[in-house]
Amino acid sequence: MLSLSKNWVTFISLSIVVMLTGCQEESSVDSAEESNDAAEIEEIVGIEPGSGTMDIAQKTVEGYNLDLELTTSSEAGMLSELERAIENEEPIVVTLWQPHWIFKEYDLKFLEDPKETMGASENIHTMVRQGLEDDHPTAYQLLDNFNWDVADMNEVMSNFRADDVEPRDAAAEWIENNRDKVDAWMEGLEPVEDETIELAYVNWDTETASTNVVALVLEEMGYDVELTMVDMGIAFQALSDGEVDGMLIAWLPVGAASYYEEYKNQIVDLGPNLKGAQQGLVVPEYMDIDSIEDLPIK
Ligand code: PBE
Repeated sequence: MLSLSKNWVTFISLSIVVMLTGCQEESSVDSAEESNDAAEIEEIVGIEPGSGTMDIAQKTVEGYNLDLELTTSSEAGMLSELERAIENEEPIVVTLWQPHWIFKEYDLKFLEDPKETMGASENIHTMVRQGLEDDHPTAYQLLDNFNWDVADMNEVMSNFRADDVEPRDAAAEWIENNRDKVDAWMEGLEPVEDETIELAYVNWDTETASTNVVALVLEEMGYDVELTMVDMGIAFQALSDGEVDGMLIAWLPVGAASYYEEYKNQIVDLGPNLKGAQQGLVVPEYMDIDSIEDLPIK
């Protein structure tokens, strides 16, 4: 019995090796599956260059030493990439913000941001040109009085995006349903005639929503209102040059901080018109990461 043939010994050893290798392969497949979401990501899908969002997203890539490319796109382009990834259940990281109607359409989550490079709680500020208070006191006061909350802005945005209504019509519908709030902004103000107010805004759904609401209320006070769509940097510059009268686009203290620092001495900041906004890196809920720190680093 001691004489196990050499062949048998070889066979048994080989079997053990095969079994062990099998086990090893299985466990490495398991761990690859566990981490594949984060490991597969090569880019952060961004929005328009020159936006506050891209400024802080770039600071986030640097601050966390992320091994990811920050790609430029537009809000609409970023959203369609997000929707395509969700259809295929693929991993994706985008720059996004709340209020935003897209959170009603899909299960998404903000990645935790312990360094707060994307900002913690943000407020959206109304800013006007110097001299507006003397030139158009009613408009100045109305712009100063305008304020609403995250749910209001989401309602207008959902109206014109998800339901495919013109922004102006969505704004009119919101005003109709929120007459008390709107009346409070207008209370005690003198109506005007033959005066024009020009507002600058950027082609983002949040700003399209607020700017259309304010434009309609200014029209109720008797103003002709011109809306000028420009890039964020141009809007700050035009306001500081007095070429436009006001804008509702600056997310602070973090999002638009670079522009604000550059122009704050030439413009009038009327403070927040909306509190509790948020920017961040956002992923679909099905991804198994929770923090910016779980993304690939250099
Ligand atoms: N956003 C949308 C803009 C403001 C609103 C967050 C992309 C930005 O600050 O860049």
